[in-house]
Amino acid sequence: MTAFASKIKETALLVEDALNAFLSQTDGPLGRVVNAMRHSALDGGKRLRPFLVIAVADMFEAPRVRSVRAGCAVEMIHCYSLIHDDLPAMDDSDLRRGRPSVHKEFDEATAILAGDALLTQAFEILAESETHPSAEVRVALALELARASGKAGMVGGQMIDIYAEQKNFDLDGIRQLQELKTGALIRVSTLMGGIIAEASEAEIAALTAYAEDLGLAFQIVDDLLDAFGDVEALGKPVGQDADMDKATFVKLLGAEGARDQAKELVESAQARLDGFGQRAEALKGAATFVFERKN
Ligand code: GRG
Repeated sequence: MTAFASKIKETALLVEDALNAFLSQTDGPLGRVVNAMRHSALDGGKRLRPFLVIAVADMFEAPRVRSVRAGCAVEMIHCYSLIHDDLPAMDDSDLRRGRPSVHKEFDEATAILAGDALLTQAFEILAESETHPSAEVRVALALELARASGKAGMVGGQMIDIYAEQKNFDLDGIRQLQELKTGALIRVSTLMGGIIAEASEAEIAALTAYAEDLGLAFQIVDDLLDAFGDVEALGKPVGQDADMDKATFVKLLGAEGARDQAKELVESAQARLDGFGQRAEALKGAATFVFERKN
């Protein structure tokens, strides 16, 4: 295992322990929605977004208990988006992280509610004093996560994406859509790490520039995996973009062009962190990981 692989695994285990505690099982109808939330949030996933929160906070030696909690909040938003994205009304996917998607394992009503409950619990976690002793910091975390997740972020990107299936987006259009749909959560993950650690404005600007390059690289690799990836390794269907004749980076740049662009973005992301010296090794490793990932 590479040094980066063991680092992301170590933080993923911390996040999974915390998620397990946040989503403790109960009986009765409430137990059903909790089980659906657990189906989505436990057992699987790279945990890239919480990794970014934790790795940034670690650079400033902020207490792990705070960054793990904030990381769980971002991961819950991510999981909610995947549950809702898999629903028949959206991508209609039966498979997620190598297992039945939530509406397949449970039913559509339960999947909608499990997504809603993950979304709301994310903000509950951020509002709790264990996340940070300063109420001002907690409000800043909630504000940024709300902005990144809502209509000016992920939800807005998803709405545009649904229409991109019909429209012929150019490269700039695709970039703008992806900055919202996928980029916003990646960007806010590093931002939240910086907020928790009370990093300076200049430090946060460098981290944000890194995350913006990383988010775009992540999406380009996602398009490449959808076009050329392996269902088993990915744990979700492939070829969906081409089936829907969707405008993607691969369609507009070609496979080689898309790969070159992703590599350039990863290198640019890493260069943004040069001012942090050795402290940024984990984040630089995350950029390489995003480029090389197979799922
Ligand atoms: C339904 C509000 C709403 C939003 C959906 C993010 C999203 C918006 C949909 C997911 C569809 C998708 C496959 C987007 C491409 C990028 C992406 C978010 C991939 C999945 O993220 P990973 O690879 O997943 O980090 P794991 O399983 O590792 O957590």
